[in-house]
Amino acid sequence: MTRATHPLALAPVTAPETSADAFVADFLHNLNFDRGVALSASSENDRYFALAHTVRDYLMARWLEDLRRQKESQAKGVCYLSAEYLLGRQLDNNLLAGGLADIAQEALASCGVSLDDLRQHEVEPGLGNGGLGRLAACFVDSLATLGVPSIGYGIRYEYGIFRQTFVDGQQVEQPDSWLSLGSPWEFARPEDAQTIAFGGHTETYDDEGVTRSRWVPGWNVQAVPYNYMIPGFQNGRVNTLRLWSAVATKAFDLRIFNSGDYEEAVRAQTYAETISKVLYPEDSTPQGKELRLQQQYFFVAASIHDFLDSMLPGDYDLAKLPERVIFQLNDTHPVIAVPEFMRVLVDEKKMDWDAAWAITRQCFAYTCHTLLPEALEVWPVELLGRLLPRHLEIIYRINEEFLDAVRARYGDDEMRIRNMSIIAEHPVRSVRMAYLATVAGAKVNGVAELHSQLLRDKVLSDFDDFFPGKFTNVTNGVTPRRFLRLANPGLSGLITEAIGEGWLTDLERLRELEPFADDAGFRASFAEVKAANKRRLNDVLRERDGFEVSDGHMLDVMVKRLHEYKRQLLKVLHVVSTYEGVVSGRVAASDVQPRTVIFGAKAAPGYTMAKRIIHLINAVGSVVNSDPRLDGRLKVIFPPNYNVTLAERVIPAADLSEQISLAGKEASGTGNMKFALNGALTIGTDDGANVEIRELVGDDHFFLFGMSEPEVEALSARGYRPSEFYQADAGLRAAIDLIASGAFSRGDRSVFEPVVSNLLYEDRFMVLADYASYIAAQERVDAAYADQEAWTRSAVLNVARTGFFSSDRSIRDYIDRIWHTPPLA
Ligand code: B1H
Repeated sequence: MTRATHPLALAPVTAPETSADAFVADFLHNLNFDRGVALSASSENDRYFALAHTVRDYLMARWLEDLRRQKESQAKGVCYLSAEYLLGRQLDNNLLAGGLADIAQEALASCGVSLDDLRQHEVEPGLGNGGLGRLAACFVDSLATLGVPSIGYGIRYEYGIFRQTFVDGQQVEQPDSWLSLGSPWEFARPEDAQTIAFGGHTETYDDEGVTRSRWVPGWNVQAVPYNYMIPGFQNGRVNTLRLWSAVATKAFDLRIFNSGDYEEAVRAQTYAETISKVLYPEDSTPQGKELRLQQQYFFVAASIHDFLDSMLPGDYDLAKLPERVIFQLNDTHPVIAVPEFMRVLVDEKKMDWDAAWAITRQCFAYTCHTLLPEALEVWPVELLGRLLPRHLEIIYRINEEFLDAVRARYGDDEMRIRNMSIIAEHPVRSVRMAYLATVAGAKVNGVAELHSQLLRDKVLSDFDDFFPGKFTNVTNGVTPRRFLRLANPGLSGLITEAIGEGWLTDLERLRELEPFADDAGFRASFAEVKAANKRRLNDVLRERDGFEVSDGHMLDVMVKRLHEYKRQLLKVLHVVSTYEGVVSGRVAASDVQPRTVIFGAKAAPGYTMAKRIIHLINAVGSVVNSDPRLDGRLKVIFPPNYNVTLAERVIPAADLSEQISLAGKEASGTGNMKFALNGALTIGTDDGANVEIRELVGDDHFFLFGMSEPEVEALSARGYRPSEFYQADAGLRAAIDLIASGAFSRGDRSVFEPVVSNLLYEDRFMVLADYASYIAAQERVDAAYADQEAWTRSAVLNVARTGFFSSDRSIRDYIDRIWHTPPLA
């Protein structure tokens, strides 16, 4: 192959000149030459694409430079492996990071184009379910901002998280065809495709006197990468997010030719493409579906090979890999990377097993995101062996050697061996992916202090004993660029005016705001920003769904996935009990603190109870909102399709943040951090990162309620009977009876009967046990809100004291505790 070259190509790629005129020229060029339209004939989509391409052009020089630098320096870097990246819209983030926002605004205005209209045009890539996927998106932002050599790997789902609609108050899912008009942010790289094999069998063979194993696969697909720019915040860095898309291989095409069976061949094509077709919409409860395992292996195998092929020099000494790379496993979804890596080293690179294992154990680290037993992923041996026969052999060998070491340490303690085995025997023989990750990982971390402690003490305690020092904590964080600067320009302006700009990359500096909490002028401005954010939300909701948030209402917000452990039902019971108090005449409407309760939540399509709860929230809302006896003082609104874009409008407007999971169930939460940073006060249990939020903001500025985790355990051990709580509390009884009576289902008692009887006779997440404490805490909220000066003071202190929750800090913790990548450039 001749090497393409030209003197001009030796000069670095340069960005267009940074001025509004240059921006206009580039924008028009892209419109004309890329979209093939004149400005006067262009559609909004054309203009949006041309704008996005212009922003890309400004970032391109830095990107190419970073790609070159990361390859040439050979410094240790991070490969973040995640099945989900919940990115949200890209345009504003990239304008901000590139320092282009003002120029773009001015340039477009001079063309008679509104930046605001174009920004609304972007369809957000919803390639994640909830917190776990959004965390990955915050992390790639922080990695770029800190200048850490890194690449994010994942899946380019053709359909992201479903679009939620309500029909008669019930969730109906619509496909999210986010790519139907194309995405201007991606760069397809079919030249860098990898072939990913599946199925077949294994065999042994003689390799110059050594007996080796090899995999003879049955079929394969192509993994085509799409690159996305991840610009650091105004630091000249641009990292890469590489998402894989599945297409049929040439072998498939050849079959078309040879077999003459055209239809069958096309079916095969479709089959291959199914792999990256759709994101599984389960949050927390993975289903053991074959296609899901295909997705997981597909993207991690492609990523590992991509890294080895493209980032290492040809003669690389693989023993040095731990000095070059760490693969961070975002939950168990990418854990099949471990046996794949072993297979590459042992079968393909012909390394001896022990040497390969020594390398592997240093090249992976595992982040666990859950404590719920049903969320710990397991794969039936039958399925794994059919799809990845060689990987199953490798897993067996890893397990055998691990259990030998356990025996050597503890003797033949069969109970312990069974409990620690990577292979579970019941109910069907399966591979426990969290155990595999724990055995292979150099480090294992939880995502908040309490969660990490419970992992060590409960879920993985035998492993903590066996591997001292392996377990650590990295408390989650969120990017202040998206969730403060972009989502809340009013508050950002106020902060910058008070303490300067440094907080954007050093969020602990928000501490400098503390004295302003006692400054009446500052509080007045702060309250005005909150009021303006509510008006802005009102505009969005009116336009989007026809909802109105009433003036002067406290905005009480619960937005997160619908899951029983998160206890949206507890919030519903609070609403119903307030309503019941007024309609029964026990409470005067005029004594009700005016509130608008906003819910946002998607339920996994197969999670029946979660869907019933959504139905109940909508039903309660429609009755409460239209009952004149409440005098408009209580409203419940539930905009459908809560997503990153809506979060960016809702969170800055909120007064009260609902973080009410049963203690010990929410690993961390990250919404809780976003609310506090935007000046909402939290009503919450001692769970996940709430614990750390409360420690930082102080008990006087946080509404704590409910049992602690040890109290939950104790109640469980005594035997929890929810009906006892129902019998003992007249207010609770009245609220539940009202739901049971059919008051929210036009008199039909059967509609919510399953919800009611589940609460009364099972209530796995102890809603009834925490009810009284929750209601009491809500009364404290009402009293506190009545003193607006004091409330605003608390809100300012929440902002000032939660700088710890920047994802920049999380990434620094990963570097210090896990990755040990060299000092930041
Ligand atoms: C979290 C998940 C999750 N934990 C399985 N686990 C999934 C599990 O597709 N699946 O099968 C998808 C997601 N997500 C969340 O992670 C925790 O519940 C939150 O508490 C935490 O804040 C977040 C980020 O660490």
